[in-house]
Amino acid sequence: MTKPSILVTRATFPEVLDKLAQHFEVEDNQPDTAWSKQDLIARLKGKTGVFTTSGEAIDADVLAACPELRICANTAVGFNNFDLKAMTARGVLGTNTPDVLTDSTADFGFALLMATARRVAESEHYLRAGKWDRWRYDLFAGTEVNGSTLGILGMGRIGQGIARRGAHGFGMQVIYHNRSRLPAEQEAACKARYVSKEELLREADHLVLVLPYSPEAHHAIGAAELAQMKPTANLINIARGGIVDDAALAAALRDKRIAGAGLDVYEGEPKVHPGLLAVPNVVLTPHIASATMPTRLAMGMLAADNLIGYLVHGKPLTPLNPEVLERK
Ligand code: 8YV
Repeated sequence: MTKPSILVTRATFPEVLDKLAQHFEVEDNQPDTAWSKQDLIARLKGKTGVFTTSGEAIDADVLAACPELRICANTAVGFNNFDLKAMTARGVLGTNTPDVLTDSTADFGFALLMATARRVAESEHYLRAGKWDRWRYDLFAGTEVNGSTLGILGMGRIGQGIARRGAHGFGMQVIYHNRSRLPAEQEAACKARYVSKEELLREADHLVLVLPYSPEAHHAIGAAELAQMKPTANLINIARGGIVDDAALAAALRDKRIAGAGLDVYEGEPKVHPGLLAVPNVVLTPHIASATMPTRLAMGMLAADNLIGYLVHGKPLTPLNPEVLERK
């Protein structure tokens, strides 16, 4: 029997490709060449499955041009690169990689929070530039983390991981806002109190964004929201570009309307708003919140298992639109 053909859009672990090759004819992209949408379509034509990262948009045009496609397996928990409605309408399954990245991503959220509050990057640049000549009482004095108020916008698995770290590790008071309130036992496990978005903005000393991107979440934090935050507060975004209005944030940081920001994601990344590059009170990282080798391997393996699970055994592990399965 001929093996189904699949496309792997970006470079990945050889172990992941080996696993896929046991079941599929695999076209890979180990040179990690940047493909245009047309390049992607040209390679995807005739393929049954695709292994994607959040950088490749699977939209109505791609789906229309590739009618043989049955599954798109994202190596990401976020899936705003998928037009899930169009996929469901065409009977194409989408899968993501939840759980395997929760802890390493929550760790990184905390790393960014700490680096921002304690001015780690800014002070290191100062030292490397040879500017450190003597100790001073207020040299790079930052914001307190222990005992402060941690605000979380978006309280899924990663948000709860950050809450647990803050409450149990740093004795922080945790408040959160989410589309829906958590059950009482989950709130108790991370010692988190549900508040309105207004109270969250007003009370947080450190505000961490972990909500999924959707058109409704576009610019959830813009000039009006930044104006409600404490001038001593820090904003951390490990969610998705577009949730924060980066131009408004750059202006708020420049005018010291908030103390600092730690950002891992950007509007239009990998481009970064020039206003953010121009201010010292922001820590900027290149979308690496899930980037530990074990976690990235687990994400790749889960995406591969979703392709094998669906195309070989009819049972994907983490489907996003299970209604496609029910229709079969
Ligand atoms: C991915 C992410 O590594 O999981 C997500 O949603 O943002 C990252 O962990 C990145 O999106 C590449 O797919």
